[in-house]
Amino acid sequence: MTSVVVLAGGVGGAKFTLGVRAALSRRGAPEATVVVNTGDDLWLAGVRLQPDVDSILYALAGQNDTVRGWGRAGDTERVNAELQAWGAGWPWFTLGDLDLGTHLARTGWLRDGLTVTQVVQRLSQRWPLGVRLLPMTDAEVDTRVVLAQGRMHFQEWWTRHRAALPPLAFENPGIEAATPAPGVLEAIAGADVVLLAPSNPVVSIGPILAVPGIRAALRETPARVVGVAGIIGGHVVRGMADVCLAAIGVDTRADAVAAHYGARTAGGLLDAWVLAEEDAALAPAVEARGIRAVVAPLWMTDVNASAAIVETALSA
Ligand code: FO1
Repeated sequence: MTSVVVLAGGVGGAKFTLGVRAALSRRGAPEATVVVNTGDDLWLAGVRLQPDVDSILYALAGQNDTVRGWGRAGDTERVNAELQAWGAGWPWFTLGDLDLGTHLARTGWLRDGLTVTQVVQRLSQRWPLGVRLLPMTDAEVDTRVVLAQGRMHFQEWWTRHRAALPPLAFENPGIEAATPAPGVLEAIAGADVVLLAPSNPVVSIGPILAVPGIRAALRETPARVVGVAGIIGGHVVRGMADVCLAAIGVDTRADAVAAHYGARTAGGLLDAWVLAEEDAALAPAVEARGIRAVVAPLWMTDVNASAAIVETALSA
């Protein structure tokens, strides 16, 4: 039996989580706990969106749009057209009809007084997900991008500007006062293995680690902490993580991201780091930092490929 906690962001986190579920079910292990980034969350047109929670939820439920990478499969945009006609929401941001059903349900529950954790729990009950989803925190700590011309919400920078405006920094206002969602610290303390998904290290994993108490829990857990590189051959696998990494002074290289997380033996987080076959030459640099380097195929082409990566990480 292996008790597993995963720290994850959106699309990469969703693909990885599918692999975690498959690998653990083959082992007959208990369901994993996935701690999800909520820095991408936002209020738009009166509803609360949680893009990373929904990406993982929809993927586990088999309801995700695999072509676009976000939203529901087979969704339509009738309500979105009405919102645009009213000048509500953002003209560059599409809210699908089925997806809006999720946002309305979530917003209603939040207005009824449920916590974010309770809302995520309710959203998790409709389909058999096979993993437990926890938000990183119940607090609203939406990511803002600091630009030369001011600050903007991460979603505007990401979807409207496609990360083309040079970021100076990323902030999560209020995160210093946030606490981990109920169950997060307990799950980390009681795990055998904690996996850092190959999600964006800056705007997906970064906000999770910035919630006070989570970094310390990772440093203190008896679990092995294993990260999986989201960079293959010097290129990000998806998204625009290279722009985010550059903003915090980290090169787009698997060994540089491992160094950014750091070795547990040297005040950082990692016991081991799984990097791609294409980056095998970087393994000695990772090991030199006191992090065990494991080389494996890292393309998450399907759920079996993702499960094989998870197996490698679990036995690292
Ligand atoms: N990404 C886009 O590129 N364009 C969109 O119009 C868009 C809408 C959208 C609606 C709901 C949702 O949960 C996610 C949505 N995304 C959209 C994806 C999202 O902006 C980002 O890819 C993630 O936040 C980054 O992980």
